[in-house]
Amino acid sequence: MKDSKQNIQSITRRTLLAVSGAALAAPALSRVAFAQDKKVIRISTPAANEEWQAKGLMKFKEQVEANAPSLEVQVHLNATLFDQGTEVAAMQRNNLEVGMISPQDVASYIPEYSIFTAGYLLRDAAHLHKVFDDSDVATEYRGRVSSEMDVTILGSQYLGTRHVILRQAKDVKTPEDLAGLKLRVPGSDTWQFLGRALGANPTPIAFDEVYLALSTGTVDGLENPIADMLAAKFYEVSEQLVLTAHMVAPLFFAMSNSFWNGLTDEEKKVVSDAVAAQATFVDEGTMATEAEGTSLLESNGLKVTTPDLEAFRKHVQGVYLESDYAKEWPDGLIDRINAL
Ligand code: KDO
Repeated sequence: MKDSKQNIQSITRRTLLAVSGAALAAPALSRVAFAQDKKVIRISTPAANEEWQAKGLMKFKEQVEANAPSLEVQVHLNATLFDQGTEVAAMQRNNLEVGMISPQDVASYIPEYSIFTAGYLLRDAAHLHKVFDDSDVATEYRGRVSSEMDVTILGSQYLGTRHVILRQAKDVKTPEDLAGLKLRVPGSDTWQFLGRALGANPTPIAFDEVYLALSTGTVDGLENPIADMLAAKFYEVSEQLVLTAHMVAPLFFAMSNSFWNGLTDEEKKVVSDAVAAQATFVDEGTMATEAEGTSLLESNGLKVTTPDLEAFRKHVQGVYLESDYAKEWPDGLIDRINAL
């Protein structure tokens, strides 16, 4: 057994070698460390690869990584990272930086904001941006989302105008003609309510499981924007599109407050500019697809019909106004929205 002095010397030598070894590798380590030091923006969405929303997020990734070397963007489509409707909770727990969320997700946390999930509320994409981007209504909305949900809405975009899609053709003029049909809607309560307001039996199924549910007959139909039914190929497993135009649907690019607050001013500018650019890209692409959408669907064998729109609008708006939801709506808010 060497005496303690020698032991100490050998330990010291070993330690020195270890440290110098690390020192020699330092440049490599620091390069690796720097790469790991990048702030990573994980984005989760249920969107299918071919959706304008998905193409917009790839554009966001390119623009951010080209202008902010300190940032890395990871786009997770088809709800592969987080299930549809769980993105807000994931952001609150810092397991996710960005979720593409909806007014229905917001209403799950701020019940009186169910007003923003009503059918036939928004007139068109321009009205959508007034309501959610540039008005006092928008400022209040984003303020409450940030303070009560701990996420920041960085931008809104046009997901499309939602219509009813039927697995099997049926003559549909009024909501009564949808009675008894199992209509797939997304999971949250306000989506279920929309399905009922349209006259159908709402069936909650996540977006990435809809194609299978239609092909197996688990549901009789769904409601979705034209661009997304093309992107997700729902026309392959359905026969008819009924142009109810019951909802101009927004999508919000939402970031966790903790991640947003951790960005430098320069990083915030790069991110904000890229959010705005991708939103414009998505709006324009979605509207272009909708302009030719019905002929595209007809060329894919779909029957496209127009119902009695006034009958649908009157019925759906009446159901919302008489609902328990409406009792919680802030006084005058619906008039402020309509006035924008
Ligand atoms: C859907 O599941 O029908 C829906 O359109 C709901 C939207 O709020 C949004 O979640 C959307 O799916 C996904 O982004 C996929 O397009």
